[in-house]
Amino acid sequence: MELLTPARPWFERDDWEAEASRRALGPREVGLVDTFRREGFVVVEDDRILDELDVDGIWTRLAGDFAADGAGRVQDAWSTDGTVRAIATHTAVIAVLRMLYGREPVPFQTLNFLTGTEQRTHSDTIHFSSLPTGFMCGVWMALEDVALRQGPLHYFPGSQRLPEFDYEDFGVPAVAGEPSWRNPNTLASYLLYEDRIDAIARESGFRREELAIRRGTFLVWSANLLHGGSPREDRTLTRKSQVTHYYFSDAVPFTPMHSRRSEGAFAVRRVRDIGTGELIVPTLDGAPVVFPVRDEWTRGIRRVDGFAGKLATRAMALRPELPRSTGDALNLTVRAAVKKLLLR
Ligand SMILES: O=C(O)CCC(=O)C(=O)O
Repeated sequence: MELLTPARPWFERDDWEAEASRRALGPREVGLVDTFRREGFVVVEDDRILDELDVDGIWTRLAGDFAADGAGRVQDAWSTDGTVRAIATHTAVIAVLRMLYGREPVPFQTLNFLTGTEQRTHSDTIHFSSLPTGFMCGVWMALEDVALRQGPLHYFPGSQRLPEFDYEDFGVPAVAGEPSWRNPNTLASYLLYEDRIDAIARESGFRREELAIRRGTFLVWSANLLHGGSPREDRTLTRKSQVTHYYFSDAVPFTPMHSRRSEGAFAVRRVRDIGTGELIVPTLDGAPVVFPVRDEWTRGIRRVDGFAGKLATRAMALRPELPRSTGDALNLTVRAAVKKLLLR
């Protein structure tokens, strides 16, 4: 992999205040950026954000997808539920993310929760990371008023500054076989990771906060913030919420828990933008890339310039496959053109 200018989100720079003025940000926006860079999250209140959305209908429509006691999560309901999709692509949310990261946000996954998750502390960077690093975040939207006894979100302000730990850092065994939760090795390694993160969260000195939050308020967390779901004190109560995960333009998304960074072997994700329904074209800060095969599940990431680069980008706009080489990109482009001709 070649990464000539490893960019980071602009708000991490020491001269971020000068950059904020260059971007003509107003006082409210500068305040959000300041909090986000220090704490790793911001809470945004907007009383009207859920107006005109059939939020209550979500739970009727998804009722059959939760356990009888309301436990569990519904992943990617956006593909069938217009309200879930509208929350993921809400202009007020997108505007905050675009302002914070200075890149185009790409909502790519939704999770709906009827009750508190009680999920152990983790960082999203074990599930979703990007090259360049840091271009991923989560948005947690309260779909009812949430008090602490409902099992709120918890997080450790400032913990986003820790290294982006992955299995190699912890000596956790790489997952052998299919990169999916169907593979028992995936859970076995993940449990070891959770133990290590739990110890780091307890020993690192970061304070633990819980989020009591009003309906329609949302929290943006940066990819590396340690967070999870707190215990439900009152198990009769719901805790209706939606998490949407976002990447940003001009980055290559991958799954660290199924990658071997030291070998340059990345479980590259083919991400669909919830807003457009289209697969995104991954690039390294705008530079075209191809993905040489490393093994059945992982790829390298190689920058390609000039005409070959244009071909690679075109191939990914037309086809779901990741081109392994520029020759492969040419094949994919030709196949897409032939298919189009035959369909006419
Ligand atoms: O909502 C929660 O309780 C935790 C959600 C979470 O940790 C996640 O989606 O990554």
